[in-house]
Amino acid sequence: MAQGRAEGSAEAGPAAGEAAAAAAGPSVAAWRASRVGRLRLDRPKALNALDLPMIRALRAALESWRADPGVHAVVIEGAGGRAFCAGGDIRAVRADAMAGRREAVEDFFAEEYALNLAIARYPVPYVALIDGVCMGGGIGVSVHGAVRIATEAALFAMPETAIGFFPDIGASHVLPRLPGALGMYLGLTGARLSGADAVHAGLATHFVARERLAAVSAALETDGVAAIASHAAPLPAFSLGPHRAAIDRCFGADSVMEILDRLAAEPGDWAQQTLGLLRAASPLAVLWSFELLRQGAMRSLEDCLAAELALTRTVTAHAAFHEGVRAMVVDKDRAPRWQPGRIEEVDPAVIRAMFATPAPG
Ligand code: QUE
Repeated sequence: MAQGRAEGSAEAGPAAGEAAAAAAGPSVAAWRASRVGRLRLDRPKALNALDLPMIRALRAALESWRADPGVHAVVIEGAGGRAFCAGGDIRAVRADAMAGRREAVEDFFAEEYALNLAIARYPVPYVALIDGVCMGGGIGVSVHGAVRIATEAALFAMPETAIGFFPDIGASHVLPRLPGALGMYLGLTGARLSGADAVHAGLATHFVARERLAAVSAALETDGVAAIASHAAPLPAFSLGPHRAAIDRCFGADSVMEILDRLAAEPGDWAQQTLGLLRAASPLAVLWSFELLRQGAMRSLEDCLAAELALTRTVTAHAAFHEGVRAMVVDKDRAPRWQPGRIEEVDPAVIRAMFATPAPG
């Protein structure tokens, strides 16, 4: 159980006294409601971004319910109405990396990825209610679960190439398994998906109107996962539908250079906007993410997470990561100065060297 949060009997949330008592503990509320274990990411000012105490609290709650035959499902949501979870506490990771606290960096990613794997292997349905921003680490605490309910206010993305990082949290397993080359497109460009689009892409499983989410949440406690279907809203069309063929044509290429060439040859605004996203991202990050996603297509989730953890060791020590997080998260000037500045200028040997040693077991 999460520290500072005793098991509550409240139906709609932890008892008021518990919430106050937990102010100094991890920003996660965990409580039992009927036959459901409930988790709420409770750090709304940081858009519920995951820090290490939150990751540990989530893991502890899941482990405490794992062997409890009274827990028939786990439901996770975000507090505050704006975000499910904006990602990991990448600002702290950058500070640790730049100060040479390698162990702190290692602990963060090792425990985050272990949580992702525990969710994927969870013995009862793990249900994420995604209403608002769901990026990076937020996808990691939802996509591996059996049920991902998205509302019209949901916004999904894997934006890591913009900060000189790479699609982690098991994304190197998940993205290559999306239809066609959609995963490579999402992982390299950081393109955003609406809740409905996330269902079409396979990141979410159900589309529910935001105004019905509280009713779904209550029904999960009384009727279980089977209750979701009766609350589903009609699914709007896939906004990427008109671009699906071009996505597969361009992002199915064998190299980043070939992706760029094919986008440049593609008619219409979408291809030029997509080229713009790739050109704004860290050139190194686009290249190392391409290689990771390509290798992930052939690996198990466990091996993908191990390969990602190995890659965090080189990437978090890299100037591209320090600069990307500075520009997008710390200073928020959104004007990263990448070195080298263009994909064409990256020495392929640098990328090859990063993947030369196999991920340690
Ligand atoms: C790209 C990213 C992330 C990002 C911004 C980007 C990311 C991430 C955060 C984030 C958001 C809110 C926080 C926080 C970090 O922002 O992965 O600490 O409070 O976690 O452009 O990949």
